[in-house]
Amino acid sequence: MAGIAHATLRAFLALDFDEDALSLLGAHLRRLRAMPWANAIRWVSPDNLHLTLRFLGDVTPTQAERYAEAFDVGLSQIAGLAKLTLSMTPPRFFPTPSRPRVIACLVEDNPMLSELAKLAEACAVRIGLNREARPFKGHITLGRTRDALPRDAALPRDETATLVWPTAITLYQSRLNPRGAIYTALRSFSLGSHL
Ligand code: 2AM
Repeated sequence: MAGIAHATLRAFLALDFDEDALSLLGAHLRRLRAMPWANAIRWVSPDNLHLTLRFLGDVTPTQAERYAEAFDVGLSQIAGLAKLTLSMTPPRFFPTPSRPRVIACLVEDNPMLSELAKLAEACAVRIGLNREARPFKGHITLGRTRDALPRDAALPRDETATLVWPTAITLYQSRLNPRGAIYTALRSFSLGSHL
């Protein structure tokens, strides 16, 4: 049964958001999908919106389990998680407007978010993954570029940042599918209640 012994799963750790944030993100999605260049983008399903803390890629079930255990221990040592509040921008081309990979709402740097990303990274290294080369930049992807965007593609002008509240952190399995990725929660970590 070598196939089973070598089976891996594609996993990532992400922040989930409350209904208010999801409804704002859903409104952004609807507005963007009406743009003349909308077909050049693979839009994220409203059910799949999240902020990735660490993409693990293909890991064994044992690695996923060890990752979750290590993250849980680390998380219990971070104080004040229930107060985690993030300031989120309207949709932007990311990482650069001239060569966008995604359209995403960016999240302002925040000490607690950095701490979570640092823990997520340390746990990845602990289970034997390579260190992430790119610096962490929190964002919630709304769509990924499929084709080159027309030169005049522009996003609605809007500078207003909004405060949003994450509800939990989830280790997801991602199954790629021609009609969009299917995410399944492997393990959820509570942030406590901010009420
Ligand atoms: P993105 O939203 O910026 O594309 C699941 O695919 C999540 O993991 C996405 O939020 C994605 O970020 C993130 N991710 C980071 N690196 C990735 C990679 N090499 N392949 C796929 N997803 C990646």
